[in-house]
Amino acid sequence: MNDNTIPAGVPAVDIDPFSDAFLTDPYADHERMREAGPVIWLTKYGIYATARHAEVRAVLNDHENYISSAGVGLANFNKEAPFRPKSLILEADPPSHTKARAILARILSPKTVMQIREAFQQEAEQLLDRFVAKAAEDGQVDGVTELSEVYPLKVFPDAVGLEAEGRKNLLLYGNMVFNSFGPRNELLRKSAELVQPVTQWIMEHCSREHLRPGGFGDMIFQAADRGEITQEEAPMLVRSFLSAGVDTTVNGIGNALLCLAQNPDQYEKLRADPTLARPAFEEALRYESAVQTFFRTTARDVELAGVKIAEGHKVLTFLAAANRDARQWPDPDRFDITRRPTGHMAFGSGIHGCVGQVVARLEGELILTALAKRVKTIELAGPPTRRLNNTLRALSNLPLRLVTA
Ligand code: OVM
Repeated sequence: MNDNTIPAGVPAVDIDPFSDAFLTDPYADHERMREAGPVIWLTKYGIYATARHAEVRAVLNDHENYISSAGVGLANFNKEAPFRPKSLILEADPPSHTKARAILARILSPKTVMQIREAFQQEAEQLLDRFVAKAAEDGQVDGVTELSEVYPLKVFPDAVGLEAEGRKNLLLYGNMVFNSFGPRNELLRKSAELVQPVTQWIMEHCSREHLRPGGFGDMIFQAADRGEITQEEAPMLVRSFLSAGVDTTVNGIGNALLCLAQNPDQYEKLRADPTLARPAFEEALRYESAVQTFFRTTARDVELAGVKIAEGHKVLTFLAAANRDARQWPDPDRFDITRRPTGHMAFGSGIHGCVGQVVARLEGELILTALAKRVKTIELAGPPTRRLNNTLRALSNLPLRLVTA
């Protein structure tokens, strides 16, 4: 609520994109915002926003005009203190961003993915064996607590080099981090309260002593040894792995399972041809984007789709709304795994585009492949329940009934 004067000529919309109602089902409001104009003014917070694909992409690909160092949430770090010490990559601009990005990009490269693929695949297959056995025994199984939360919490921290004990802390931490990009509402207050007892654990586990030699975390310290970053910066980059590497893929996979359970014709296509696992995961990212929104801040007076925006304003980009913009996608509200949704915004775009996307895609592909090979049909055994989060489209439970092949 930093400004209650509506800028002349900008469509004003009274939607609160961080309310429980919006977060429970954002899609009708996404359409209202797209239709209101290419750039809109959200009166509730006094901010600019865009819900259309062309403008979301334009903002994310213009890092000189739309900066990240003032925070990628609602809070403007030039006016208020960050909720936690700033991320060296997410909440940074070139040239400091470039340095951090290069290190993480090297660690999370396609070459690395080739090296971890075997272990990630074995884990996916073993987990799906257990998942299917449990479903057969109990008549139903939970796609979130027994699959989408279990897999990323096993494979990614293994690759980072984190001990097995206490990993559930990463879910509490991720929930808080992604809430912190929104307003200081009840969701943020509650998640900050829940995370308090584990914040110290998180920070301790960013230190070299806690990270297995040769893992992703240790590789960051090796970069510090080579002088690419300081020894003090290394734990902060490990923190980025722990912040962004779990809750995102947990919900990417959870949302994909929900999409498939709700679209039996699409699941049948995947089952008939498991090589569709990768495009199916991609389509699920478009259709139910795990990360729904990010902000930028204008670095100078800019013009977006003919709208003049003065320096220092927050601009909210609706990644998930861009991903269902009929200006970009034919039949956008249809979940279609044979679509090739290249150019979707679920990983962002531009210099801040998800640096871990090769790992995220690997996890999604391997889980959906293992599922397709074992399960003939997948359907809801009850209503899914949501975990509302200011940024994430997240599930808390997903009761499923499986018929095994
Ligand atoms: C970070 C970070 C945290 C949350 C998300 C993210 C999507 C990065 O700490 O660098 O990227």
